[in-house]
Amino acid sequence: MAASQNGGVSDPQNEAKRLKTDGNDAGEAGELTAESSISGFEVGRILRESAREKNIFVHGKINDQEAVIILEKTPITQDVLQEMLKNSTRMLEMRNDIYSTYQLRPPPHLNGVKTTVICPATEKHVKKYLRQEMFLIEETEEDYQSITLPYINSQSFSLQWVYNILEKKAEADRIVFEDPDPGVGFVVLPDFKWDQKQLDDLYLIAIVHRKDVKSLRDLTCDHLPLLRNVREKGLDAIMKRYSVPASKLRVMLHYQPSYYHLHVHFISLDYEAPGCGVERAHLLADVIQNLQDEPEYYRKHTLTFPIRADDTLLTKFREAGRV
Ligand code: GTA
Repeated sequence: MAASQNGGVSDPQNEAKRLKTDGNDAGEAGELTAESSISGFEVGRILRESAREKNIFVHGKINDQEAVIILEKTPITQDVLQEMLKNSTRMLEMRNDIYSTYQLRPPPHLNGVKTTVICPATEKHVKKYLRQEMFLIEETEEDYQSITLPYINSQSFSLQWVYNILEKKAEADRIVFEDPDPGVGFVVLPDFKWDQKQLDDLYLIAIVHRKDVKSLRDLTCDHLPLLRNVREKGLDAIMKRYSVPASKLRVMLHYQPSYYHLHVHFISLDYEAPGCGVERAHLLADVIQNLQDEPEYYRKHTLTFPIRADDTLLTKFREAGRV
């Protein structure tokens, strides 16, 4: 797939394959058809909505199963502009001197709404998407061992979707690059937040093959070959596929992540993605540098992270008198 001159991303063959996979909702892993999951969604509670971001997160039910649906209006790109202006029906709203406003109704194929369905959704998913007050936690090495680690071992999001990717049971046709080495290898593919229609909000993830690294906290100098490999080959693969250079990419890890299997986010510098703030993002280049300087940096240092008001981990820190 190549980046088109106008910044769009196109490859009709891959696109067709992708739509087919998406039509089956979750591939191997999913039991729902697109028909039953979307049209059968019973709206419950609005978890969050943003007029500026033009998205809405909704908790509801599909066939009596708990579900979360995320709807997001997609950006208007240069490659569809002419067709949109030419082929939309128009309704004049007002005219005043040199000023006028209209409602355009574009043809359906230019009017997509990116839709993400999570079903069955757990209570943790619902909490994750609910807009809430945030707090900062300063987690020492001891806090991690006595509070955070037992908590994440007892109740983290399932990693099934990660294993499906690594085992090619889902999203196999979306893989952009793979290094199959069991020690330093990884898979790069579009993050499910990116619809791949434009490069402005490019977002890919690299998921490592080894399963014994939960997060940044586990990293030591022994992981430097893995981290350098992800950075070098990941950047190279993105340059080859999308013509986006390293200088236009924010390559980072989250602490805490939502999913405790080591992965790295590759995000367009022009896109202010959720989780890019200093309180949660750690640039991979800085992580490598810190581990070169101090082999146990992430094991030993106090790490700060944001947490939602109703996260049980916050309760655990409060119970331990640490917040
Ligand atoms: N390709 O099945 C998947 C998949 N899943 C389940 C998660 N990811 C996946 N990618 C593929 N296939 O970037 C991606 C996530 C995320 C990464 C995990 O894996 O999109 P993380 O462990 O650091 O967790 O990264 P993180 O960042 O908390 O997860 P996430 O989901 O990005 O949530 C952060 C915030 O982003 C949310 O609170 C919400 O505000 C926002 N957000 C999440 N999903 C969407 C969405 N679909 N549309 C708009 N905003 C969203």
